[in-house]
Amino acid sequence: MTAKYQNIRLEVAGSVATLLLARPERLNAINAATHPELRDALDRVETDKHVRCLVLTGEGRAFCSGQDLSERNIEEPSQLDLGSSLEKNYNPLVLRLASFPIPTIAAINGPAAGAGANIALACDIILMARSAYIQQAFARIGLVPDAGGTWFLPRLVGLKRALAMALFADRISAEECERMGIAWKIFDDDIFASEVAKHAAILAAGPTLAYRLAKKAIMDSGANDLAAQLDLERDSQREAGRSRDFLEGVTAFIQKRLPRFQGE
Ligand code: LHQ
Repeated sequence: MTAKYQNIRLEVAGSVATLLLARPERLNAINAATHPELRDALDRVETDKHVRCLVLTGEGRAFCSGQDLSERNIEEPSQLDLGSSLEKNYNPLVLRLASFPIPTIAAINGPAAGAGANIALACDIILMARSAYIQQAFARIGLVPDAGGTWFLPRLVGLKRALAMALFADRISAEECERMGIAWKIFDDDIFASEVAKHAAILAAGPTLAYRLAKKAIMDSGANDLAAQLDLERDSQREAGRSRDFLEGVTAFIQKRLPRFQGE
């Protein structure tokens, strides 16, 4: 299934959905028209019960250059309300990605700047092409990291590195991202697409329900003390233990074969 949009592309092949930001001449900058398309595409993915992994990536040489800077009239800054764009579009997108019910992979194929970098941080797994980089580009244009950057980065890399990334706004190479734990793995450019496909296939064949519970528990951990987190794990395991996939997993283990998870 391939859905038609102006600024993105959605391709569903088997149980993997690939959502591409598709304005390559602007390095996939996100304009106002992109947001409703993203919402629609995520709705489609979420309601298609056959889809068990979402890959977010970019068309052409970039992942995403963030907000489309050519779209705003900044002649009269006092009239500008960038906060409303965040409230209406970016913040719901980040929250939705961070709690998406199936595993998400940000496949960073090239530059990921500004909000483009931080949308990737909201995905579960980050894979990067060796030539790719992320950049908290905001300070270069007199802005503050947004789209979750000030929440994800200190948790991922520590306060001081997050501050340096925000203040210097340098490009951070894929190698650095892997070293700091932002990227799970990096791959040479020529094998990047096939490695992304392999990783997506693994997740799409996994225990989707258990994945969803694990994601929620890990995301919730920041606000919980140990006792509350242990309670959450108890409740999550109770639910996972009643799933068909647990039965299949244990049966496969005993029969010394690979499990065939159905995602429920
Ligand atoms: C672009 C863009 C772009 C338009 C490249 N817009 N055209 C802000 C406000 C409101 C609310 C929500 O939140 C935000 C958050 C943000 O995301 S603010 C941060 C926005 N992003 C940036 O500041 C990054 C801007 N882009 C760049 O710094 C560079 O393009 C990077 C470092 C990404 C890539 O550099 P190069 O590889 O040298 O490519 P380039 O600069 O030559 O770009 C290629 C074309 O894409 C070029 O157009 P042209 O017509 O000259 O070929 C750029 O103007 C265009 N482009 N980013 N965000």
